[in-house]
Amino acid sequence: EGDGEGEAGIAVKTAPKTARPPMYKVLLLNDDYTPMEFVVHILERFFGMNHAQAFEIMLTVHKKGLAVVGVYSFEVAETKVSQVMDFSRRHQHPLQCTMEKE
Ligand code: NFA
Repeated sequence: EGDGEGEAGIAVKTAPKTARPPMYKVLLLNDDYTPMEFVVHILERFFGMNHAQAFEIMLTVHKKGLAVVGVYSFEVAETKVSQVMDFSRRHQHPLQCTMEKE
């Protein structure tokens, strides 16, 4: 009785596995200095949220310490993280954005 073998040694077909690419969560982290309106702007500009969605997620980050703001392929997630980090730095805000494998 091994893999691919059912009761009494009868062959059982298993679905062939199709490799899916891993997905990555993009996380936004709270800090004490970045203005709330700036975070809302980031979420609208880089994550395609409307104002109400962006405000809600910003408040979640503010209250809980972090939130997932999107799930993307590795390349897209990396680009989002860079865009947020670059834009925040240019505006001299300490906002942090990271990614992690789902
Ligand atoms: N905690 C920040 C403030 O009170 C707002 C903030 C929200 C910062 C979400 C970073 C992320 N100004």
